[in-house]
Amino acid sequence: MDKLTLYIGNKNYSSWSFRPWIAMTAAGIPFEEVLVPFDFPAGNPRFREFSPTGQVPVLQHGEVRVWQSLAIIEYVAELFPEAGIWPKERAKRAVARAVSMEMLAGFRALRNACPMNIRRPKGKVPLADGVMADVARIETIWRDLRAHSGGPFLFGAFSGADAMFAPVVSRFDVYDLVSAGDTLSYIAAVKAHPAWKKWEQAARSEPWIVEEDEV
Ligand SMILES: N[C@@H](CCC(=O)N[C@@H](CS)C(=O)NCC(=O)O)C(=O)O
Repeated sequence: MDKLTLYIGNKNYSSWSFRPWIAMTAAGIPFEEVLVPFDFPAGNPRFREFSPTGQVPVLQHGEVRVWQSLAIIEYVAELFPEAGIWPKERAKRAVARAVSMEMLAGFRALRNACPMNIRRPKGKVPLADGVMADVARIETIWRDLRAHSGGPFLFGAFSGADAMFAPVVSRFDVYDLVSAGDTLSYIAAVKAHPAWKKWEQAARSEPWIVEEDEV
């Protein structure tokens, strides 16, 4: 099989890069990582060399190029069906995709107010309208799924849906947005995952500062 190359941005800030990276790493899928930092205010012109949208993440697999975080997760889930990226049961897979799509398409108030910034010291910020409604909807998703699966992750074992929400786990934690015990227990479970720890450690040692993401 051709090797898989995942192009990503800064680990401290690039929430969309984090999603396929943690899905693939948690599933034990071998890939080469190419990190191209956004050390320019508006992305990085070099992204155009490998990305049709000028954005990261992008997965290159031989002649096949896949962009969009969720499309990358879907592609590797098809390439490695035994890796268990999605739940085995069709009904659960459908729900996992539905909540992943909610993440991909929504929660803009939260994303705008609280950019992912893994190494940020924990502390609250003034919140725009809509942020707590996003937080409440995400907590409901997590609560319902974990009540059904028994946890520790959304569908029991770590899945593509947990990967799609991984940057939100960081935001809830870093911006001190939640206090419910079950939410905190999900955050603790995700943060204890070896793939999370690997990304976090690398994020903390990066030199780049993106001022607009320092809230
Ligand atoms: N919907 C896309 C979003 C990709 C995205 O916004 N990537 C950001 C980094 S997290 C980026 O490349 N920003 C640079 C730019 O827009 O110039 C996905 O899911 O992959």
